[in-house]
Amino acid sequence: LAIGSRLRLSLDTMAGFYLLYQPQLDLKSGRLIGAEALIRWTLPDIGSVPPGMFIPLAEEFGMIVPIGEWVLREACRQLKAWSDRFAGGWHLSINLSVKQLQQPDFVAGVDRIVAESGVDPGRLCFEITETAALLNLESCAQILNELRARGIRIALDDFGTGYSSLLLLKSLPLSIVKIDRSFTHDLLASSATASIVSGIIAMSKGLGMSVIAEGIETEEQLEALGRLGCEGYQGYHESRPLPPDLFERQYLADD
Ligand code: G
Ligand code: G
Ligand code: NA
Ligand code: MN
Repeated sequence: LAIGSRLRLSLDTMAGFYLLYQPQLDLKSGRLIGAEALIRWTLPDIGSVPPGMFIPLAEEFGMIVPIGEWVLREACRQLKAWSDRFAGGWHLSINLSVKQLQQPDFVAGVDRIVAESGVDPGRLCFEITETAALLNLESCAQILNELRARGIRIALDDFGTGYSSLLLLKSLPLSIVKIDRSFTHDLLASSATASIVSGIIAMSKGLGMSVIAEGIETEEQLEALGRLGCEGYQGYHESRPLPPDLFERQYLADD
């Protein structure tokens, strides 16, 4: 059976789907500032199917909305369980697909899931991409404003790739700008990249937003970002995305 059909058959029970959690840290203090929930899908016969493969399929064939709902429900359930047992002060980030934002009842669905789970919406952050925002800036801004009014933070993901309109920084209620990992990758070898990253950081700060750099794989990249004034980071150097029990043990439990 083709992957698309397997995906459709899995939607009923969401069997084989689970979330991993990648920590986001404050660059100066090393304190946990957030975690990004990342979906995974493993089939008994095939093994794991990369999200870079099944997410685009799900978007194309109208399956991303139920999958996105499951992600939000599962992430909220986990966050509630953690917030009952551990200190707060950090947010849980969830990736949103443009197709989810385009649903007329998206905000109502978020309200329902947040209420059912009992999480504090102030602990949630939604990551959207530039392409999602640019598709329809006005309606996107309106929806994001509604979410922001509930305390949910918005992060602009993969910033610097695609059509990096600066208009987005001005028009959307963003709390966080995420510098795409391609910039992190080129940072040490390219002074042009360093200038661009430095500019993104200055602009974001001037607008009252915080910056998280993605894809930090080495200590040298981390130091360079620190010198440029970057506040937060995420990447394999600190940790790969972790199953919840490991994330809990390494970042939440204090012993
Ligand atoms: O985790 P990984 O780097 O393999 O993810 C690959 C892509 O899948 C990334 O672009 C990431 O944003 C996306 N992705 C991961 N989890 C989710 C999710 O829950 N929802 C959506 N829409 N995209 C996700
Ligand atoms: O598109 P988005 O930024 O949501 O993608 C996040 C993806 O990046 C996750 O699937 C995660 O597995 C991956 N990722 C996280 N840290 C690193 C890293 O340090 N290097 C690389 N190459 N990928 C990373
Ligand atoms: Na993301
Ligand atoms: Mn990203």
